[in-house]
Amino acid sequence: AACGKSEDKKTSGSTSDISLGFAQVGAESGWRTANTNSIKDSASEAGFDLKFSDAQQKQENQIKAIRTFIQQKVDVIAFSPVVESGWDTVLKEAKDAGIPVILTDRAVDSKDESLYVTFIGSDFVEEGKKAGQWLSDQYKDASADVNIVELQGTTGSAPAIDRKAGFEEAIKGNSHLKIIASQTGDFTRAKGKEVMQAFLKANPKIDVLYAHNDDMALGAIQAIEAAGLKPGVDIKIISVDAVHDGMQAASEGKINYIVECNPLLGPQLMDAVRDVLAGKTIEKRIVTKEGTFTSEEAKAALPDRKY
Ligand code: GZL
Repeated sequence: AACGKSEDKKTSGSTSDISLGFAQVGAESGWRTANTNSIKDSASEAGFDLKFSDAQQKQENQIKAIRTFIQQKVDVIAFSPVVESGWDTVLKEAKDAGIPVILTDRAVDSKDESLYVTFIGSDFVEEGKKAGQWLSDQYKDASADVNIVELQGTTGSAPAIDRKAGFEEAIKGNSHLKIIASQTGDFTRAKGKEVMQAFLKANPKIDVLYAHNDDMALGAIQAIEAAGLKPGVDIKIISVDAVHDGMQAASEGKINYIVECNPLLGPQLMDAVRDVLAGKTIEKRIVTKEGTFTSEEAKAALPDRKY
């Protein structure tokens, strides 16, 4: 296409010829499904030509997708980096091709902030702190040790690294709160169940499960029930996301506290795409708003939830 293509876009005004390449992590969880739906719905409402790829949680597939978008000369590239590291080379290729990049959901650890225009997503450290703070409050008068097992998200991903750090920060004031086992369940139900089975076999006394997402918590609940224990009673459960099935389990008292992680990033992403192409400056960091739910609050909120 003629050089200065994006300049033409600015003058043409019609959005139908704006092309957006989106490289999604995968389809590993209820959260991811809601996130994908939000991006696809918002792109069609905006009239953008969306080129969408699912990387099945493999970084090499996301890198391949970004290279394809560069060859297709899309106007903007957006993606949710499955892990934090290893992006500088392909992001430099996008920059050299004059294609702006927007990060959504997860961050990269690149030192060169010129490689992306903005990062739209949650503060995962804050999410971990909310989870840890609730637990600290629950056990502030504990006189015996409280054994915690942790199901971490995908190894090397921003949510797994930051939710772990925030949680540890929030519980460090109570010496009785002890993380006795911590392992990745890769954000999936199947892996969450498998790892929780191993935790139950190796640890005679587990008081609390901290799961970095609802899907792993739901898998763990299956393992806990299969072991003849009552989730939410014999083993307290704290989870993150607040997707429908997690909120359902919380309303039944199987999950005691859920920290919301908002997947509906589509509208903010499309606004950022328009602003970038209109030459507007965008803040480097756009933090999504989100809350928390006890079992009772989940029960009350369920009817109004969009996903
Ligand atoms: C968080 C997102 C995480 C969700 C998981 O923003 O990256 O990935 O918490 C999803 O459910 O798999």
